[in-house]
Formats: sequence, structure tokens, C-alpha cells
Amino acid sequence: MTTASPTEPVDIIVPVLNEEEILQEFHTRICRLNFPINLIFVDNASTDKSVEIISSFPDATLIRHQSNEGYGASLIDGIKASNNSKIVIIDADCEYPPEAIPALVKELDNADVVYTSRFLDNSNTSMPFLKRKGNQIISSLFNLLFKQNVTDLYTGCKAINRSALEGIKLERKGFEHVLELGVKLARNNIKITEIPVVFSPRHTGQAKMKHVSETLKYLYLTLSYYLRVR
Ligand SMILES: Nc1nc2c(ncn2[C@@H]2O[C@H](COP(=O)(O)OP(=O)(O)OP(=O)(O)O)[C@@H](O)[C@H]2O)c(=O)[nH]1
Ligand SMILES: [Mg+2]
Repeated sequence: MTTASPTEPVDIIVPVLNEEEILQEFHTRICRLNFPINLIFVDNASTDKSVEIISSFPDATLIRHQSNEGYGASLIDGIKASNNSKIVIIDADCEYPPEAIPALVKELDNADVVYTSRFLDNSNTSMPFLKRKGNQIISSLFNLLFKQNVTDLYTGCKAINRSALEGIKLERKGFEHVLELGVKLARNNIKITEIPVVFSPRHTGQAKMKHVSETLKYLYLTLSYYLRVR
């Protein structure tokens, strides 16, 4: 585990696709934290005003993809552009409250990788039943095959000590990036720990993730990783 100096900023990596309606709120809430951060937005070829809005934030770095390369590609490029010892990855749509960041980062003093979980705390009842069950099955299968103990593999808010990524090459460009990261951490014997988060389903913008096709891809890739054909 690495201990960063208290003044070293934390890299905050934010993947963005067409989030014009929420970006200002996200930024205001992040700034209110009064926490030393290095804010990196990775825009994945948004067609709305997301880029214009991010460009108006004086304290943020903006990486732009010319075409939509996928959620994972945004994170790969965000991580490459970051350089502090603590990294936070958080969705731009405020489903995970930016206010969770300080507690999440604090946990990095005790663990190398900390995920926020929507399912550790029973107060998160706003998620539709099928989506909730799907997420639980995905996490359980992952735990069984890769000897972890997570309740929310597909969380969109997590913190990582950069040292935990040493020797890990992330290549998957879509949402399956999440599985690849989990598998490669497990192969390096790094335990993922979790803290609960209060999750608020998006109230603006469009749902973009295609949950059924992503679940099928997840099942296929999980098996491939387990059989080590990848
Ligand atoms: N879906 C999608 N999101 C992307 C992509 N690139 C970046 N993002 C961002 O990645 C984050 C997660 O995507 P979401 O579409 O919110 O995924 P989700 O939370 O599972 O789905 P929702 O329930 O619809 O919010 C958001 O901040 C998106 O703006 C992409 O190619 N596809
Ligand atoms: Mg979302």
C-alpha cells in the first residue's frame, strides 16, 4: 500500500458521453468537497454540449475521443493521463454522489482497491428488481471464479492505489473493462474491498448502457478469463 502525502491531489477520472444536463451539477458538487484533486474528464465523442461545458471548467483536464471508443477506452486514457498515487474513477451522471469521494479515498489507507457498493446497504431500493438481480448474479459469479468477495462488481465509483495497477495492462474498451480490471487484480492477488454508497438513479440524460448485450458479453468473457484463453 502507498501512503500519499496529505497534500498530494487525488486523480479523479470521469468518463463522459452526452452528459450536458448534469455536468455542471457534478462539477459544482466536486468543487464543494474542498479536497485536493486533479480532475480529468474523458469525453467519448459526445454529440451534445458536454465538451463545451467541460472546457469552461478552469481546473479540469479534458481528453477527447474523436469517435466513440467505449467506456473502458475512456478509463484507459484517463489513467494514462493521470500521475498521482491515488486514483478515483466516478461516473459523470451523479448516480454515485461525488460527496462519497473523501471517505472512499480515506479507505485507500487500509486497502489498495476500494469499490463503492450499491448493494451493501439495503437502503438502495430504487433500482429495478431485474437490474438489481442481474448485478448480484454477475458479482456472485465473479466471486466464485476469481476468489473475491464483492457485492457490486459493476459499480461506477471506485478508488485505486496506483501501485495496485503495476504490471496490469488494461485493454478492453467497452463496459467489459470492469470485468478485465477485476480479473487482473484478482490474478495479482489484490483484494477488492467495498464501502456502501447511496445510489440515485439518473434523473437527467439518457440511459446509454445496453444492459442485455453487456450481460451476454460479460458471461462469455468471464468464462474466457476463467479458462485463461485471455
Ligand atoms: N454508456 C456509455 N457510457 C459512457 C461511454 N463513454 C463514457 N461513458 C460514461 O460512463 C459513465 C457510465 O455510463 P452510464 O451510461 O451511466 O452507465 P450505467 O450507469 O450503467 O447506466 P444508466 O443506468 O443508464 O445510468 C457515464 O458517466 C457515461 O457518460 C460509452 O461509450 N457508453
Ligand atoms: Mg449511469
